[in-house]
Amino acid sequence: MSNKHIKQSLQDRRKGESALSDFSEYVEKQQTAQRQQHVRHGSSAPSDSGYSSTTRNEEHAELDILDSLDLSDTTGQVKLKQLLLDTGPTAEESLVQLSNALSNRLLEGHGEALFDLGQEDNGESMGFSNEQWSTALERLRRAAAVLKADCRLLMTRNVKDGGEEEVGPFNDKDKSCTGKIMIRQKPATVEDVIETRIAVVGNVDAGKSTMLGVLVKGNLDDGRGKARVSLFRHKHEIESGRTSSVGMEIMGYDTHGEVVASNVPGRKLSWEEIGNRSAKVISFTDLAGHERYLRTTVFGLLSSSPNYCLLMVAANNGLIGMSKEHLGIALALNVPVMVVITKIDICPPQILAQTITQLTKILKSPGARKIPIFIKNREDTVNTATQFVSQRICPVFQVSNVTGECLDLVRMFLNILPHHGYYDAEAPFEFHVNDTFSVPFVGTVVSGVVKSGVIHAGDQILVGPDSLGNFMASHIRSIERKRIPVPVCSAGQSASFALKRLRRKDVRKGMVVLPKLDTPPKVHREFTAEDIDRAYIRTGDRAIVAFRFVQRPEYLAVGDKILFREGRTKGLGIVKGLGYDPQYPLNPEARGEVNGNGQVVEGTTKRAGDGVAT
Ligand SMILES: Nc1nc2c(ncn2[C@@H]2O[C@H](COP(=O)(O)OP(=O)(O)OP(=O)(O)O)[C@@H](O)[C@H]2O)c(=O)[nH]1
Ligand SMILES: [Mg+2]
Repeated sequence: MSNKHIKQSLQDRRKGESALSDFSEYVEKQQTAQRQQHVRHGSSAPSDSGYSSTTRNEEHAELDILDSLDLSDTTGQVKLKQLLLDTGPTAEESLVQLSNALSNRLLEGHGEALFDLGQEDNGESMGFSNEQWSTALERLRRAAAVLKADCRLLMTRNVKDGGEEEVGPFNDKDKSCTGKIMIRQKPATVEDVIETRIAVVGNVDAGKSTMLGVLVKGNLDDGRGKARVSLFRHKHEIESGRTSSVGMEIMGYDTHGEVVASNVPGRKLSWEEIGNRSAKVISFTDLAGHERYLRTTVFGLLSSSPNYCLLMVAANNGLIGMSKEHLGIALALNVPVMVVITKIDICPPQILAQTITQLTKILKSPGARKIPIFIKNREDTVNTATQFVSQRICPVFQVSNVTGECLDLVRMFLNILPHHGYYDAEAPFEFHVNDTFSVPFVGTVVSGVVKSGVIHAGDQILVGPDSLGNFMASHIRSIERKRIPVPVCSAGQSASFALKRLRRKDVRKGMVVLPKLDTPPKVHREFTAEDIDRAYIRTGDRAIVAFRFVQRPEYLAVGDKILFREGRTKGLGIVKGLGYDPQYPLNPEARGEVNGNGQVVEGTTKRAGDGVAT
């Protein structure tokens, strides 16, 4: 791998682009294979995504798992329509049946379900008149209430006197009343609150901190940095206006799908207030756009295990600077990506058109292979949000943080967004530290994301590895989720732990927390990875490469994604094997050979200079 920056031919670029999308597919296959293994071994893997909506018909491997778990409705041959319209002597009985059917769907969707009222599970229309629609909706509400769930109308068709949700018929032939309804359960405890993590990336000044400020507080921006101030963590950030660290903001929705906000306009609710009042919480990681903080941003992007990535683009600038790098990493992480174009209030129409053309071209390029969907109204929002688990589509919003234009669509979209991500609570506990603190009267606190398993306050744990590859024993003194004390946390949740007997200087981000075991956990200094040479959107050669961590051994597993950087050379890959003996090179004949890009390949052992393993 050479550090020389060679201007790339179109052919090279194409090669890089298709390598990137091959890589995403490869990761997806690996992940699916791993999940299926778990299912085969009989562990009750939770379902991957939110909804069991019948309108979702994209190819989706996770759905196979749902099938194998037999979570489907148990109503048998009874048609939903009968249950919904039953007003006769069996009305109460069939309401119970309806409740049971709903209950299964809620279980599948982490307490949420998207209901197509007026449509059977197989997509067949129920042919509802206005009167029937009202009856059915009323019964659905009652069935939901039994389960401590509320219904929120997202959109309706042909419903007379329908409110703002009415979007009109689908086509000339569409006459019957239908609608999409979000049903959300009140979480039994704070631990059960649905959490969706979104990493926000984009170039400097794209408006990332500003939009988060506006979404969280409900006030508009003045175009001169008013809304972002409360998000800054450092004095120099307030002075320069630039985010330099990894910020965290949370936004809550209640069971009715309303944003949990303060009664006092402009007052930001505490995390505790949001957590206690919400049924669904979106946590945003506010990342820095400046190149100087790229390392921090990449770490933040990888370590926060986002379920989604939000790329922000200023309408008047387009995709510039670091935004393509960010997009490349998001694509490699294999999470759905959404785009928000900001500053449409100050952008001349022809410049906005240029930005849209550029964005479309990049999204459709072989590296990304996304279908951009430009969201303009309620109907687009609802349809796209419910189908967003498909990696193929990329919703694009055009907003202004100053006038507030289209921000309501973003809020609605975030409310509907299905929970995406696969977490195995049955697997052994593993927690990745992405920040450390020293809290007065509490001691050392580490925050991060539970990759798998479950942990309770009071459990014995190991934290490491340190520079020698050793782990330190400790106890979990207490656990907090979104600053609310909880007794337990499990796979997929972010949390912080107060640790007994450890000093802050002993812990660092990048460490893992594991349960106490009889045999010490294995760490590795060398590993092999299948890697794309000088990856994202650039040249793309795939090879098995051996790596060695320069500073210390790390806790790694086969299948982990790695991202490395040394000067201008970057790459990403997936861990294939642990340990490596240079006595037995991977491909001895490749020594000193010239590869397809005209660069000399110096051997098979590469140092992972800036290696970040996820
Ligand atoms: N007119 C207008 N100005 C906006 C809009 N959104 C953000 N701004 C302004 O753009 C500037 C940059 O916004 P930031 O939120 O700091 O951008 P950022 O993406 O967080 O930047 P970094 O943290 O440095 O990466 C601020 O002065 C905002 O007031 C918008 O929709 N319209
Ligand atoms: Mg910022």
